[in-house]
Amino acid sequence: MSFPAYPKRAVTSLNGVWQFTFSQTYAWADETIGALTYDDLLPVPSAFDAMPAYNGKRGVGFYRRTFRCAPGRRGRLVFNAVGMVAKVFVDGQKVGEQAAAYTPFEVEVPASEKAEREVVVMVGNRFDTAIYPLHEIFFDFYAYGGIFRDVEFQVLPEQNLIDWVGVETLDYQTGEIRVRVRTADPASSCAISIDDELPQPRTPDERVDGEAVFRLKVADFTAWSPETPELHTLTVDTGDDAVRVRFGIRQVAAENGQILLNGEPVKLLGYCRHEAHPQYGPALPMAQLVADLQLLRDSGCNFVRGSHYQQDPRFLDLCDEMGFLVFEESLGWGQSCRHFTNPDFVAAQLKQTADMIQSSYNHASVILRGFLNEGESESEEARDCYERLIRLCRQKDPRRLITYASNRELRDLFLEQVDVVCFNIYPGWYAESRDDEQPLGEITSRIHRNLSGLKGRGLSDKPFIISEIGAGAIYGWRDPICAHWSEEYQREYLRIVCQEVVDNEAIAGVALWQFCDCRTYRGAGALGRPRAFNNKGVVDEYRRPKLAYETVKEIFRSYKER
Ligand code: ADA
Repeated sequence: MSFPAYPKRAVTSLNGVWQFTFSQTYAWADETIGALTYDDLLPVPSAFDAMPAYNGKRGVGFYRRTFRCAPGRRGRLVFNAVGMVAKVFVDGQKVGEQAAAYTPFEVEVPASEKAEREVVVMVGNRFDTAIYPLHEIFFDFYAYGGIFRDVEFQVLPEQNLIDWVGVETLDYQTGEIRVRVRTADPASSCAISIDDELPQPRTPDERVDGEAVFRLKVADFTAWSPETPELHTLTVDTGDDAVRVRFGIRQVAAENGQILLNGEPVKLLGYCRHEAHPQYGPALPMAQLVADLQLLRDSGCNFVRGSHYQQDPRFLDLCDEMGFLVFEESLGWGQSCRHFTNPDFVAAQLKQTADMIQSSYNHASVILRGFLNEGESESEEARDCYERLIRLCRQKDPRRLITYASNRELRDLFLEQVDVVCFNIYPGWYAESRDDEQPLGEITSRIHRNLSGLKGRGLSDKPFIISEIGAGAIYGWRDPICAHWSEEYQREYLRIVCQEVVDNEAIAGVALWQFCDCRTYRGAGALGRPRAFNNKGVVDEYRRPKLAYETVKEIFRSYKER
């Protein structure tokens, strides 16, 4: 699996072929799984409703397999993502549940005298906010069901278990780092090694909130950046348990309207990316993750916004290795005050955001954290939820920049509280004018209007990122009059956007909407979404480039060469 690694635990990957059965009528509350007959096989990871036999179906899927564990030893099942909702049973007993489709989670497996254990994962993909408050039917991307990402089983040590290790850079010039270790006994010493050094016994420099904190220096390093994505490993060993994490030495800051990476201004040029493919849904094979990043690299990008949920930890590992800067956000899309005043929604939102922070803490690539894409942030009733999320991010991870993608522009109430202002805007696509020769003209004027509005509000010291902007184009649809939905219109649209972004010093970056076409609403919801896809990808769902691909690439690359 992806980092972290557990060198002293017996770890078994549970990826592979599992038994499977599916029901469209099974009630989510029903936990009588003993009577099930498994009549099919499915791979893990997979989205069952992206597989031909269950395409587009909603209901409950059951995945079953066995695994081995030394008798008398307790263990832990680690799931990197199960959506939309999951219940996990071991030897017929429920041991955990999850209602956050893209967030890694763990369940404890109690010891047993049996060496062969059975796991059943019950997976629901019906919309029901009473069960799953985070995902609504109105989101503009398809909600799949399945065990989307890697699964493993770890036999746990009897004592001195290490729960979590977090590394952060204190000084990118000297290589000073701070290491946070969560164990049962934060006062005890442990051995720490960086890269290939011999492990050194260390006593904690501090204890903070039940964590042991160590200050160390990396002796030999080059600061991590897109040009030099140098990574290091750090192993913490308590004698009984060991955890190895990977990190880079880098610092990020927001100053005078610019994003600084290791003290140098960096303009973020890239795309929003859904983790999606028509054949796999969100359960992308490694080859596709690499292919996506190769295409992004080829187009001169240094930036990816993981819209609108956490991307696969393997993808973040690749971003660390290939030198991409990432805006990571927790699942959210267009929520309104009825959500922000619902305590169940707020609690689920805070929890998934806290879990996201913990799971991606060591990724050098992640520089921006966000939540609640396009929430109703011009309303006073949203204040409590937004402020709690901002506080949570600051408290849990003060060394990254905090933002959220807003489509309320200058009506947004909370821009003062974040580090970076992010606007999603679609001038010239969802156009103001019905004059069919005018829409492209709206692009720069809307950007300039926003910039001067931010200045008027005293916010020009905050970096401004266009976190979405784009136009739909149906792959292969050419049109001499350059109408909406043609590849030509998208190309001309993105030419204007990208040129403005690279030429305008007041713009700190752009995440074009979007990298690839992705499946979205069915039924009448798809009336504005031909083919039931969001077609604003610069490559289609099979990653075939549209005309705009080369245009964006030319402009981004020429900026890089400046
Ligand atoms: C919004 C939203 C995206 C997508 C986009 C569009 O900005 O954040 O997910 O729906 O609009 O294509 O209209």
